[in-house]
Amino acid sequence: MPTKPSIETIDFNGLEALRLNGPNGCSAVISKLGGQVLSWVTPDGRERLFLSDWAVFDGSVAIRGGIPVCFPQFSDLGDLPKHGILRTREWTIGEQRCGDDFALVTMHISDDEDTRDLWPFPFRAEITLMLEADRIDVEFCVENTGGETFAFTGALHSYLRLVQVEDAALEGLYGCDYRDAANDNEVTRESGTELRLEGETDRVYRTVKRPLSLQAGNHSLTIQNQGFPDVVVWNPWIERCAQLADMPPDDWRNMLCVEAAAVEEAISVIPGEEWYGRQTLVVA
Ligand code: TA6
Repeated sequence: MPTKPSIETIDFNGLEALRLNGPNGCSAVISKLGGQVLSWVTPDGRERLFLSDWAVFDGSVAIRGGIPVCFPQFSDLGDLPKHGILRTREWTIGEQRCGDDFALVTMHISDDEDTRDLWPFPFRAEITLMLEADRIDVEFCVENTGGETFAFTGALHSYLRLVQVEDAALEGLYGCDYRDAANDNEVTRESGTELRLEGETDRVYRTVKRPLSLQAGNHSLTIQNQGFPDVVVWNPWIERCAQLADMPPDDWRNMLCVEAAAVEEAISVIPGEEWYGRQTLVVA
């Protein structure tokens, strides 16, 4: 008898989190800290998201791994803390719903005095995580609850788990221009049908319209982004990984960030309006 999808509250390394148990033994975990997805296990028992063994879970820094939510600033492209203000804040649990073949939760967060000290705009942000047998769907919604238009950059900064990044090939970026943050921000047009990593990689691919396909060893993943115009591909490789206090020196090999992002042009949201963006990861 297949078990029915369910949702339970769990302690995850000292964090309050929800575990979604989906059809055919798949599962996912999302923590209140950061509204961050931290685990996704597919029916074959494989963990699909990278989470550093040295990740810090006390909120003093962002959790290294899973799917951090970057908002309202991507990276250090402005005066705010790197990747914005939501990664180290506590989110609130919203809806929890299960059907025969899915489990879904939402978490939300709004501005408060602390966020307005850093970024003056009233907002409400929501993450929806939906788990099905072969996929997760992560939707980010931001509502302008104030009286002035604001503009933001951001990302769903997904850390995908790999056995060996050198074996990975990412398809779907051919013909897109990218800004290479690991190479003086030079802008280049992608000329390869598949991207294979051979060193530190930190690229913002602009206006990517096609779904991406990641082939890695004997497994493959389709990555579909909606709403977010750009795709960021990041791997710190050996030297930069060694500089990261919350990542074991060899772990660069076991991860690749393929992010749904809005970086090159800020997105404006007028008062009372909402903006949605989504990343869907599907196992093939
Ligand atoms: O998305 C790529 C990036 O902006 C890289 O430049 C790299 O620094 C990474 O994010 C991780 O940032 P973090 O603040 O989590 O160390």
